[in-house]
Amino acid sequence: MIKAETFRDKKVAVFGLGRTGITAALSLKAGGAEVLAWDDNPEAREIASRKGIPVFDFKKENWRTIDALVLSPGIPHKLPEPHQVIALAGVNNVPIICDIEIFAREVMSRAEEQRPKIIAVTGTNGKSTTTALITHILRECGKDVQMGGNIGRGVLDLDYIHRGSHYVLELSSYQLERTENLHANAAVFLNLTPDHLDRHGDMAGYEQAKRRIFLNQTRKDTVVIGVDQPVGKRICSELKAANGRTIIPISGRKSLGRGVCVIKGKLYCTTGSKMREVADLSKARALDGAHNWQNAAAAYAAVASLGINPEDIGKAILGFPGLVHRMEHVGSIGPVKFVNDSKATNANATLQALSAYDNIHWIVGGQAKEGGLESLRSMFPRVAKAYLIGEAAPDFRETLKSAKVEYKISGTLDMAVLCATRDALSRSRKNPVVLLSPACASFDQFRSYEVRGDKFRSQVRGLLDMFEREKAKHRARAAVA
Ligand code: UMA
Repeated sequence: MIKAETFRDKKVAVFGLGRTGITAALSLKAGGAEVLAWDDNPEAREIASRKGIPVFDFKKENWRTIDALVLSPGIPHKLPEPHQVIALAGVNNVPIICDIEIFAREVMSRAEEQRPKIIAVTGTNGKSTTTALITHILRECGKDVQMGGNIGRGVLDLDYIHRGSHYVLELSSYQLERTENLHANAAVFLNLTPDHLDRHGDMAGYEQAKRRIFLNQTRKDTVVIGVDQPVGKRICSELKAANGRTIIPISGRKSLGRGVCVIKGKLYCTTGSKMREVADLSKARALDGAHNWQNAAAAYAAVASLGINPEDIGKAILGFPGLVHRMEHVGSIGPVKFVNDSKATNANATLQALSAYDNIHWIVGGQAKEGGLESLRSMFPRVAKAYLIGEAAPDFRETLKSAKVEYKISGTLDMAVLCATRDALSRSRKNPVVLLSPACASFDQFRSYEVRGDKFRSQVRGLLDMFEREKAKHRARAAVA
């Protein structure tokens, strides 16, 4: 764990005691701060108390004596409306920060030569895969590397900050909007499509939050930026005009005069007039689909900016094992492939999974996001049949009906898996895929997208085992006969 020593002898309120809050409170306490913690959920308070975190009712506190409020990323501080506790902090001019800001201050408190390298990744989609891929490459290349932020461990739960280490951080707009002092040696901005607009007001607010990933960068630093969309191109031009840091444009689909791109599955790096092939991504273990090509280009560019050998990076990319819940290949029954893409909580993420396969038995639904499935219409010819689950089912049915896509209202995930498996096995189309890619949040039926994906995986594994047992029985019977 990282000790938050920059808050020694300060009084710090920690609001929200989930993954972020618990680690932030423990880190602040270990660093010598006086911590007061709160969560609206009594169970979370109970867990915190058991870990030795002092719990206080914030409404009864004297806020004039508090030096900072550490807010969990999921708790809004402006829109749709601020929580009562945040209003109290506001009235008393208490700065509102997040765990990433505490981490950033810890790093900046060290002499420059003692600081670790920070590689920060943001974007609406692909940031988890890119973060994990960068981590994998660095590890394969023998570097001391840690991964956290919006993925896996909260950032303050990572190992102590030391020279020579590399911190690869996935950063959400929620985290970035409360971060001032982060200085990324390499900042990766993948893409930007509508998401979390309730929290940021509009696309301009969302972009503003995401662009904070570039804060404090100097001429020695690197920006890696996706230019497949107009917004990325515009930001790229604005940054080029702003100061002399190195800017590496990346594309998952078109050739670039300078930068890193993927054309027909081959990853190229262009510097000066030289374009060199770095890897053939069709041979990669877990980078299906054009969106993953952009992720691979981004990871390559970020790692290369740290001076690592291109051949070693190329080799490491091909061995990347992939992420759970993100186009995770769970197994196959005969010709039917089962893919868990539970992390696709919006239509844009689902678009990427749909574009990677044909003949899809698509499990979709949950708590709908604005726009529903409308932006996926061009992908509907790839869908053999859709299986609708959760709250969104009635609305999604209308979209699918109007596009003449075959569908079934399954209601629950279990039912959808059974029906999709039966249909995929009984129809004689080529390379069928049973794909859970919900384009929705999970909260109407599950605690998180992870729980939803775990349930899909365990049900599919159960079916695989059953299928294997049947096959073994069949073989035994055939041997006796
Ligand atoms: N809470 C209150 N009052 C409220 C609202 C929440 O007390 O009004 C409490 C809840 O009872 C709960 C805690 O706040 O105990 C939850 O805080 P949180 O939602 O910030 O969740 P954490 O467990 O701290 O997880 C957060 C990120 N969650 C969000 O941003 C919503 C995790 O990202 C991240 O992995 C984790 O910090 C570690 O850094 C998840 C996510 O969905 C993966 N992120 C969004 C995304 O990727 O789109 C941004």
